[in-house]
Amino acid sequence: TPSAPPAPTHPLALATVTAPPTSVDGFVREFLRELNFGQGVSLQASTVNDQYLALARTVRHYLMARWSETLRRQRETQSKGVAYLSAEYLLGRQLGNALLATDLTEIVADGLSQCGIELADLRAQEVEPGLGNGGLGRLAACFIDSLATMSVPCIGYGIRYEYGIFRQTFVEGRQVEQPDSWLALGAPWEFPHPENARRISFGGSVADHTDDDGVVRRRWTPAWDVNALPYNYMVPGYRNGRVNTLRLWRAQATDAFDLKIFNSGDYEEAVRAQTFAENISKVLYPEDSTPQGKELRLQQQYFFVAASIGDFIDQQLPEDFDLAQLPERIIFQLNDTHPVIGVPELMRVLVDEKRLEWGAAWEITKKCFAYTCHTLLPEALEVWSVDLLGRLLPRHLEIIYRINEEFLAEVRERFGDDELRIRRMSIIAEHPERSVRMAYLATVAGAKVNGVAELHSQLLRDKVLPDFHEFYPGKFTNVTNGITPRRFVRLANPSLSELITDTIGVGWLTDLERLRGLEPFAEDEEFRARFRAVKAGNKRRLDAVLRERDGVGVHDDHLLDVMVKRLHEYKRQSLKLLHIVTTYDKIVSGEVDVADVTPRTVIFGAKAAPGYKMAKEIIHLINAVGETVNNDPRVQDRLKVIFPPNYNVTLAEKVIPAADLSEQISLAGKEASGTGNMKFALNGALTIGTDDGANVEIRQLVGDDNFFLFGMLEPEVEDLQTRGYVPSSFYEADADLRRAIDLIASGAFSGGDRATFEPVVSNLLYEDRFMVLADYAAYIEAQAAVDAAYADTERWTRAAILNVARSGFFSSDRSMRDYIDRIWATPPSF
Ligand code: GPU
Repeated sequence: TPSAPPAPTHPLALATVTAPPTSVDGFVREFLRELNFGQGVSLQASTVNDQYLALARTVRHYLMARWSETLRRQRETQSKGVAYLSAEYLLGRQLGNALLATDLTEIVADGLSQCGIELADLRAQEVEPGLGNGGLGRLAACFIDSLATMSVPCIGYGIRYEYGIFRQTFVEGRQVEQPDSWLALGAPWEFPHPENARRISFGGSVADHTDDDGVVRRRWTPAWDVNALPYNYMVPGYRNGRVNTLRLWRAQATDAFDLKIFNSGDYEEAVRAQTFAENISKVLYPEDSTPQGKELRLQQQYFFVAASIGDFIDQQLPEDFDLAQLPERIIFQLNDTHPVIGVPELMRVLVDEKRLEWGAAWEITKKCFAYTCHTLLPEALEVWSVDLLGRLLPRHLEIIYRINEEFLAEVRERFGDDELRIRRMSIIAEHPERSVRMAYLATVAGAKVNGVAELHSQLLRDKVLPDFHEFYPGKFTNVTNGITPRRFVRLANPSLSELITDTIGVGWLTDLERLRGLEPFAEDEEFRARFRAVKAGNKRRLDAVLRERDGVGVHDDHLLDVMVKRLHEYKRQSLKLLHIVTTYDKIVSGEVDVADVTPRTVIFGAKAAPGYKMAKEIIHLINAVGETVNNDPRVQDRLKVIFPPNYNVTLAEKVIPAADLSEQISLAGKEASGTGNMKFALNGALTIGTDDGANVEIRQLVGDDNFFLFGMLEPEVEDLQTRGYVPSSFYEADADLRRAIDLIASGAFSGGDRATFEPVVSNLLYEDRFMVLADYAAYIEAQAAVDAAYADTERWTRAAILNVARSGFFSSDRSMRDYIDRIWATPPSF
């Protein structure tokens, strides 16, 4: 028998992890050590990438002691925490945030400069991990930042995609996608833990089996499996000594695959099998709000959720943990329906592996999950065909059937044999094919169901899940989204942050309602001048970024009008485009004197899902209109349209602080919340927006005078839909609209070719699902009000200041407090 290893005796071995000294010398020593011994280069021979990697690792060292202390205390206290399950985390660059959290920015900048290095150059070297599509993925990143800052125990679980969201390029104005190889130059922020790998099984069959305790149970015999390797990332709280964990899973072939290489002699087949396994975490699906129902996608979902639940139970809980207590220890928050397969997975683990009674397991499961819905679009509600689910996860399908049976029995008990109701509420849809409605499964299993803004939660209750609301009235709640002020104010807008701190002192960054203290300064002329100087500086900074990035600039005397978000018909980029075309038309037709046009630069940023044809046509049209308008001498540079490709978190951090006007113009009732809208308001842009999503709450808070509201309200939209919407009637009735559409149709933006934009034009005229034409007149009128307001500089500045002062509510710290109070019951820990 092997003897026990000796206990440590060396004094250094007895100590816990220690951080390097917080001084310029301490930093430089650590940095050079990383450069020399980590990267294996001298300072003199090092490249910018060497320096960036060494710096990232050095900054990690400063966080390490806090991380290991957080983990140690969590193991000790076992206090209740959140497991955030999300298929997407749109993190943005890490370096700046880590420096901010540790308060090392100045020391590092100083130390690096003494090494002949500019910190800014190293920050620019970082490739952001784009492991998400848009709002949903960025929200997850904001939430884990806030939880760490509020000292709430949280593990974020997700997928380590080898390729994140595609890099967008334009070729002759059309979107062309390039792979995002974000790992190519090194991944200094991640910690692989292959020793915690988990085996995840798929396929096969289920049969009765008599276990060693004499009980007959269902037994799943899978057909194949893959390994899930965890990679940990630090999630530092803002200067509070806490570092939470984000754990992302990577798929790897199991030994079974390797063995094939040996045994079969069929080398090519063996390698093909490996590729098959590794494909599971190869690439982020670039569809946003439109599930594609592809098998690989379901594999991804089950892969990360099964790995995460298994990891939590086996690795995070003490060995003797009583699973009946699980709801007192963890809440699994489902970020939309992507992780909902976790519900039958937890049941499978509890019943099949841990041998709990079904009823006891269901009592636990019902308390361990909560579900956030992020949409209202019916086509965005995920369903999986029973055929596919049964092939890939046969045991899970059985479990879903049983959950549904028992649920429908409860419905019958309450409402009698109301077959229409039963059919409406069944987790299993029968048409057009038998399939599992994942949102219904989440609603039945979740302790709580929440929407992401007041209006959205109300519509969710009344329009999307009314039967469920009637059945479970207490289950539904709202948590309005939020954004982290650390990244989107402090890091993105350092000069505004400095002005705020100068004016109301420190503390606002973790207590954003304190921005209210700025309100009186809206009346202070000197403050307004400083506020304008901040905006002007941000415009110059953006100008420099865009010149370097794309070779285009922004005039600092222009109103900067920004629409950045995914390209989606419901968001109505085409409405913004019609405004541009109308302005252009009025200039070139001589209807208005160009000297009377408020100088504007419109910035678009938008990726289209690669398979979304109409969205790609609209991108092409934006680029074509920009090309024409920007080069027409009659415009005299008073209207500019720029569309930098590859809008991402990094670019958002430069664009948003420079904006004057924020475009939030979705058709009322279609945007669940929006979060870009909050970022703009907090950076002193005024919103032109519909009564949709969180716009409603922004307007209520900042006041009608400081917000340009336009367009139909949700009930009016509903009403027009029922009466029958005929877009061409709006075209016929409005001469300006007719001219704008005719101009596009005439080929004015496509070298005279009428065919190029015919699909966009006829879609607007004959379909227009999102009622662009119906809101056109109101939008043009609201834009005229914008021009008038912008002409009064002092008034505009007052309104911009009040937007900042009154938007503290939109901190994701507040969202997290609401989740804790209404859903999680996870108090701050230490
Ligand atoms: N959202 Br569903 C996404 O970004 N992707 C999705 O697949 C779905 C929703 C967005 C909503 O469109 C947006 O309104 C919301 O602010 C955001 O999620 C976060 O809740």
